[in-house]
Amino acid sequence: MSKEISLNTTNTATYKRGAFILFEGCDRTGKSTQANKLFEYLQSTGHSVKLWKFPDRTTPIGQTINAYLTNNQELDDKAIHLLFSANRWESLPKLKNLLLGGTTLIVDRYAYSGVSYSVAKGLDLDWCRCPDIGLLRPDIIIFMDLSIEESEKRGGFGEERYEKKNFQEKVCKSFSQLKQKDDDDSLWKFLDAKQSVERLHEQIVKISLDLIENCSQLPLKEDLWKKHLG
Ligand code: DGP
Repeated sequence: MSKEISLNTTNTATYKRGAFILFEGCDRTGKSTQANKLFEYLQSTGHSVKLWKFPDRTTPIGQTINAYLTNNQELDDKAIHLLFSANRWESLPKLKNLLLGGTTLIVDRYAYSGVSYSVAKGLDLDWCRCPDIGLLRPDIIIFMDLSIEESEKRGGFGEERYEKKNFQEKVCKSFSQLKQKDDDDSLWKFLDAKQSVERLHEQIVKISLDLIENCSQLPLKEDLWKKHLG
């Protein structure tokens, strides 16, 4: 894999890493639309970029998750929580290599969804965070903020397990609980997802270009939620 090389002020070669841009939010808030648009924009302007979606339903673990989400398989709440987490861990080596090789990653859902959906079922937040501790930490979380009423207007929820109004309300609450506990305000970027697709896209492009520039010299952060360990 080719690495982007630049010279710093002392003329020694340094490697530029890619940025880890995460999209989070409840169902039907426009995450995938914006993630795709950002991917297309960055690719068309010559950036090395990759779009990654969790859960990754292509792996054997992902196929079990898919069977669960489509109501074809029942699983204990804690067991499925651990499988979602395992699905992220199995991608870690690939994601890490891409970032270190200078590729920016646009990730659609991650451990924050993992915790929020399980907390919405009644599981304990600190327990839910444990299996994801030590994963890569994103450089930014673009949170698509939309009321459940607005997301419902977007054609209603579908057939999958979690696509129900009262459950989505709980997921929204869990996300804010998680953000409050995270005590890292600079990480979260809440965007009003009621705005037009194009206005949101413009804001996201600006945020992303600044981030790509600013984090290129920083080390990768393989310490997700480590500081919350007691
Ligand atoms: P999506 O393909 O982004 O619509 O995600 C499918 C569904 O799975 C959606 O309702 C959100 C849920 N989901 C995504 N990641 C996780 C996770 O890590 N844990 C749980 N419990 N649910 C998740």
